[in-house]
Amino acid sequence: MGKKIFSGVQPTGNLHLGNYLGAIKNFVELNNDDNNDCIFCVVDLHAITINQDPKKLRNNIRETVATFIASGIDPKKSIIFNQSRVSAHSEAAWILSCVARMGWLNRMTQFKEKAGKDKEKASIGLYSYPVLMAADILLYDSTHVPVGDDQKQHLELCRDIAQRFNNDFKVEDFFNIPEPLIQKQFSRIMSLKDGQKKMSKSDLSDLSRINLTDDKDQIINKIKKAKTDPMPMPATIDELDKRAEAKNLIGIYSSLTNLTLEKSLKKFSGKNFSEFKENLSQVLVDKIIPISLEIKKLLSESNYLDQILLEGCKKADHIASKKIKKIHEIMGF
Ligand code: AQP
Repeated sequence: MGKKIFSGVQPTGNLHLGNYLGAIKNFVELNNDDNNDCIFCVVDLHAITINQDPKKLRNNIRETVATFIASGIDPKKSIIFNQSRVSAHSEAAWILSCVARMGWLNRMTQFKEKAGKDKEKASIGLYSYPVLMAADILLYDSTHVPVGDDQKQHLELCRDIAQRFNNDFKVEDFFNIPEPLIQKQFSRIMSLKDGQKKMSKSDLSDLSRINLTDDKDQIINKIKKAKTDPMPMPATIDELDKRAEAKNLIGIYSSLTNLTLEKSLKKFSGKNFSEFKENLSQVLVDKIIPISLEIKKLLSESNYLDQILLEGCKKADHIASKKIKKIHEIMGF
C-alpha cells in the first residue's frame, strides 16, 4: 500500500542546505514514487510564533513554494498549499490543545532552545507549536512524516496526542498514528561555523549556512571559511566522531554524492582540508546552483506560484474539512 505523506516547511526565509538534505530531498523522492499521496505544506501559522514582517512573510511563502518546485516536487502529483488558508488546522489545533498535557509540552527541547533564557517573553504559540504540528499531520490521516532529526520529539508528541484522543473518545483508529521518516544518516546538518549547532535560518551569521539561493561565489567562499581543525582529514569513523566540524563537512559531501561515510573517508583520508573543501564546493555548486537559478526564475512568476497555492489549498481544504466535521461529531459539538 502507498504511503500518505505530510510534511511542512516554515516560510521564514533563508531556506538552507540543512532544510534541503534533512527534509526537501526526501520529499522529492517520496513525490517521485507513484504509490504515495504527498502533501507539502508551507506552514505560515508556525512562522508567526516568532515576529514576522507581513510583507516579507508573503514573499517567503512564495519562495518556499518556489524552492519545493525547483528542488523537484511536482505540483501536479503532490498537494502544495499554505496552512493559514485551511482553517481546519487552527481549529484542530485548539481541540488537540485540550487533549495534550502541559507535562508533555514542558519536555519539548525546541521550545527551550528557541525561547532561550527569557521564556516569559516567548509567545504562547511558540510553546504550543507542536500541537499545531500534530493537527497538521493528523487532519490528513498521514501515515508517514519526513522530517529532519530535530523534529523527532515533536513527532513523538503527535503520536501521543493521537493515541490519547482515540482512547479518551473511544474512537479506536480515528487518528492514524504516523511514523516519522528520518534519514538514518545526515539527518542533522550543522552550522559551518560551529559543529555543535544545527544549521539554521535564524543564525545571525550568513556564513553559518549555505542558502538555497546562494550563487557560486558565495558557496565557494562559505566553504573556504567553514570551520575545521588543524589536523589532516581523518581516516576512520571513530576518529571522525571526535571531530564535529570535519564530520559535518564529510557528511554533507557524502549526502550530496550518495557515498557512504566510509567511502568518502577513504577518498580523502590523510589529505589536507583545502583539497577536500575544493571537492566539496564543486559538488555543492553542481547541486545547489541549478536549484538556486530555478528558484529565482520562479520568483519572477508570482502568478504561477499563487495559482499552485490556490489549487493546493482547495484540495487540502476538501480533505481537512471532512476530518474536522467528524471531529465535531466525536466531540459532541
Ligand atoms: N540543520 C538541519 N539539518 C537537517 N534538517 C533540518 N531541518 C531544519 N534544519 C535542519 C528540517 O527542515 C524541515 C523544515 O524546517 P522548518 O522550516 O520547519 O524549521 P526549523 O527546523 O525551525 O528550521 P531552522 O532553519 O532551524 O529555522 P530556525 O532558525 O527558525 O530555527 C524540518 O523537517 C526540519 O527538521
